[in-house]
Amino acid sequence: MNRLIERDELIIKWLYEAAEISKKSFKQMISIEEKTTRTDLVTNIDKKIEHFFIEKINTYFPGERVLGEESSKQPFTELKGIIWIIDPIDGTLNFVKQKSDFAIMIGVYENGIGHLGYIYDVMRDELYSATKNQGAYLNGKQLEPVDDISLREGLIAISHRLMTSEKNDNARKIGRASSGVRMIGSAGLETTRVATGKLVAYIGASLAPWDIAAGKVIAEELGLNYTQLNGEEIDMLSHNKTVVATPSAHKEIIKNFR
Ligand code: 2AM
Ligand code: CA
Repeated sequence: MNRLIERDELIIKWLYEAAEISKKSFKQMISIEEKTTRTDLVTNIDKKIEHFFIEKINTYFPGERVLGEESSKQPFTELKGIIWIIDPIDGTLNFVKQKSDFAIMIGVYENGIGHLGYIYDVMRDELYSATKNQGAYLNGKQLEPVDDISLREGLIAISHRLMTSEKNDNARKIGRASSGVRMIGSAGLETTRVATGKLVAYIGASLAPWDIAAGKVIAEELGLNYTQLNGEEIDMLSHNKTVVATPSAHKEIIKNFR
């Protein structure tokens, strides 16, 4: 990918600016709308942050495509060239109800391959970043590859939607096989917990490309596996049931969902 260092520096600067927009909003009236369901929300702040990034990208990298949660009305049908994949607020329900445990996420992909990934945990001021083949970082300090801990020995995060599903006991079965289930409600932040070895896996119910893009680059730099729940590669053009995990926990989890 061209202009890699420049991209990295600009993205980090923009993320800190976007975080200020999100924090300032706590002192204002936020307008909240339901998208598909009463728990699938969007606020004017999601839209404002996404718009902020799109303006920056159009100015500094004209002609490059942006896939954003709040502005991309048509799904992409192919992944040619450079695509910026943006989730302005991951964990909007947390943002609204808790004012914490949300993240701002950016992935930059070229021909379907992730080159840059960023997850900014705004309220903890923790910026996770990765560049393909150059490692993953937390606030600029390189992260160690994750130990290959088994499902039995580790804690796991599982999506609320899977855990509360009445139809399917698979997710709860995985939970029982682990040392314990923890839930945050932000796919990005759950992925950072796996990236730092606090969790051995995170299972997502139906994640969109913008929920996955940044975390996948970061996770893969640390020796983690990030795939669909049936073990197939992530499809960056649609929604996916996902698992990001240590290699041994990953193997055990996909065995149960094949
Ligand atoms: P979001 O806040 O950016 O939508 C837990 O809900 C995780 O799943 C969050 O990371 C959330 O991201 C994501 N998610 C994706 N689609 C969702 C939906 N339809 N309803 C709730 N959460 C969704
Ligand atoms: Ca979002």
